[in-house]
Amino acid sequence: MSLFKKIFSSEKKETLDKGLEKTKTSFFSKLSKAVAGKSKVDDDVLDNLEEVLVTSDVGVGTTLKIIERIEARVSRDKYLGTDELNTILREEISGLLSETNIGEGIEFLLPEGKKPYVIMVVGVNGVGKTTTIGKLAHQFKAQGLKVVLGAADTFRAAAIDQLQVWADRVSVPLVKQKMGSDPASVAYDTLSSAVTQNADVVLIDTAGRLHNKVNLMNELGKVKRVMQKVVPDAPHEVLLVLDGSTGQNAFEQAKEFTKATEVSSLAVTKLDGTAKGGVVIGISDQFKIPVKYIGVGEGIEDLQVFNKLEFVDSFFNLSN
Ligand SMILES: Nc1nc2c(ncn2[C@@H]2O[C@H](COP(=O)(O)OP(=O)(O)OP(=O)(O)O)[C@@H](O)[C@H]2O)c(=O)[nH]1
Ligand SMILES: [Mg+2]
Repeated sequence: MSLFKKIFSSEKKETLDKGLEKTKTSFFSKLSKAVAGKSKVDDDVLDNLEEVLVTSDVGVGTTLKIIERIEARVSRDKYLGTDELNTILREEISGLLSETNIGEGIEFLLPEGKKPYVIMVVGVNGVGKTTTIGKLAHQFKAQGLKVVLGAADTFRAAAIDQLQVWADRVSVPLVKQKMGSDPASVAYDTLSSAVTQNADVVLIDTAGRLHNKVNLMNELGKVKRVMQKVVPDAPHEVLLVLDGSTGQNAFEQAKEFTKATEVSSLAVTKLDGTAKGGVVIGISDQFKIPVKYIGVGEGIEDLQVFNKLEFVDSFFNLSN
């Protein structure tokens, strides 16, 4: 590993550890209450553990799978001490998430051979779409890629201004029209401009604040169809942004969106400042769609490529 990569990965780890602080504090205080006065992992401890996981937003389905794995281990090993519970949880959750090979990313990479690579960013209002676009633009630009942004959230003037602020900060071009214009038309212009400029990647912001779900889905469908007039296989990726601090609500949104439209990847934001970071474990287990990015702060560097093993390690590492 090069020195640069080492420095980078230790910084990444620090940011992740810090971002998960609240989740960890809350989780481990519940966990220590759950095992208070017990030296052996027995049925009572498992019941309490189940409650700890569910109240930490891991989700019922995933919690049950974790408990089953630990039960199997108890019956195999005969005796498990509660002092080992932290290690056991880390191993079993890693084991569970390793059953699929999604969530193993390390770097901000884009598949080759698709130029421009078009990412359409969707999600309900306030989840962090625009911020995530800004952070992604920064990462791609840092790799020397040519990035173009498209302000297809035309629902509010402030939405366009906010994306402009990010475009200026990252120094990438933004294609926009005035508030209230047709989002599909903005997307069309953005792709045309990207093709003309020979851009590598296009990030399209969309509105989450439409009057109802049917309208929203119709609009997203239209944006997609119109983009295909310029780049026939666009969008190459539909990135659904979820606000991790809403816990189970993020789960529900993921279910709703994936039912209504094709979503190819997920970003879970605002993991800093919340005790509900366990939701990422549940989402990566329950959805076949990979969690590709996590947001761990408001700053430009505070977006990480999600790596499930790094995540679980940070979660269960008590020394920081
Ligand atoms: N702490 C923290 N805040 C975040 C993160 N991501 C986004 N935010 C904040 O969340 C708020 C909403 O983010 P936006 O990017 O505007 O969300 P949006 O989905 O574009 O919202 P609309 O355009 O209103 O639909 C902003 O104040 C962001 O700074 C994160 O990872 N951590
Ligand atoms: Mg926005």
